[in-house]
Amino acid sequence: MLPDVLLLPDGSRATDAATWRTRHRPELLALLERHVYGTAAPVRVAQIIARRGPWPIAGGTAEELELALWPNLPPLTLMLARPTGTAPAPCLVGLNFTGNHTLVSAPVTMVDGLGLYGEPRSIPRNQHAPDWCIEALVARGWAVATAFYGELEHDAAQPRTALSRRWQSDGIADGGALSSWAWQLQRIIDVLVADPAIDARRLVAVGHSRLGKAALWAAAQDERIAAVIANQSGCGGAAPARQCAPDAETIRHITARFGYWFSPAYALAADDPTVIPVDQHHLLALIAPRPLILSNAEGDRWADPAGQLAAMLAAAPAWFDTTAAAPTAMPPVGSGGGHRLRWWWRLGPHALTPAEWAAWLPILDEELPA
Ligand code: GTR
Repeated sequence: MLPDVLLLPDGSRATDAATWRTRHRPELLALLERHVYGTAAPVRVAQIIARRGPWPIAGGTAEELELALWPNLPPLTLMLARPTGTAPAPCLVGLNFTGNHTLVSAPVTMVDGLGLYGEPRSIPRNQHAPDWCIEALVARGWAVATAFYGELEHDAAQPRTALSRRWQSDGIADGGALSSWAWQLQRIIDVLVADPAIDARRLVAVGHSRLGKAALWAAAQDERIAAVIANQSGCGGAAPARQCAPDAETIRHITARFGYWFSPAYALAADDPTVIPVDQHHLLALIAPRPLILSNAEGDRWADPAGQLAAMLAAAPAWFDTTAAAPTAMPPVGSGGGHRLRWWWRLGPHALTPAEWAAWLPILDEELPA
């Protein structure tokens, strides 16, 4: 069973949205830092030090912004695709697995770095365009802001470049790679809220798998993010540890392979998740009262779709909104449900595909109207 989301470890219970927001929210953020993700550096607003482009893409343009984020580290290379037109565009914001140049045909920089698929330079231009469908999103009126996740934070136990290791060695923060990815997303938000061509009220964090975990943690911390889409985010994301399916990833699995994503303290819960006072429904509750979209694939048992729905249901009281509801049973595969707490899933394996975007855009139209 998941603990009552409205109850703090000291026994105090939130009975209204104001108490939830002012007292429970900061306390839960601190507990998730302490037991799961570790801390991140304080805010250090991103500085744009170079711009390249814009280059034409279908329905709009793509440009590239170099963001200075940390002294003596290379800048983060942000790609910003946007529709042509005069109205400020809503914007999807997320880190990508393969490099900005793999998502569009425009001549954006092939950056250095290291990720799940190795060095991005080894991946041809445009090869992963269907993962993000950027031109289709732009044609639908969305801007897309994305950066390669392994540019400043190599996804490796022994990174050559890692913002989180810099924080650790300088005694600034103790979080791991997820803290760094979530912090970098917030630095991208800094740039977007200052851009008059972007609708700052409709910034949607989106991420797949480990980057879905990062999107949730960023959105939990940063209320400038208006909604979040976590795709197949699993353990350490939307899937609860206390109520984990037998074929799903556990804290033991994830800390053994990917301990560097988290606070070292997270491994203390490897044998027994109940030794820590928080679980992933607390993370989901920190998105309240904003729209939360959990997306899954039926073949991705490792990410525990059923557990994620249980976590969403357990988080729902934090919305303090009688119209906000998650589906009470798993919707048929290929469909979704809920209001504010939206659930959707499809057939097939762990992946980010055009089917995801096709399902999410109508959900965003409903949940975040212009
Ligand atoms: C897996 C990991 C998952 C998920 C996934 C991914 O190996 O166990 O938690 O993050 O990688 O990011 O694709």
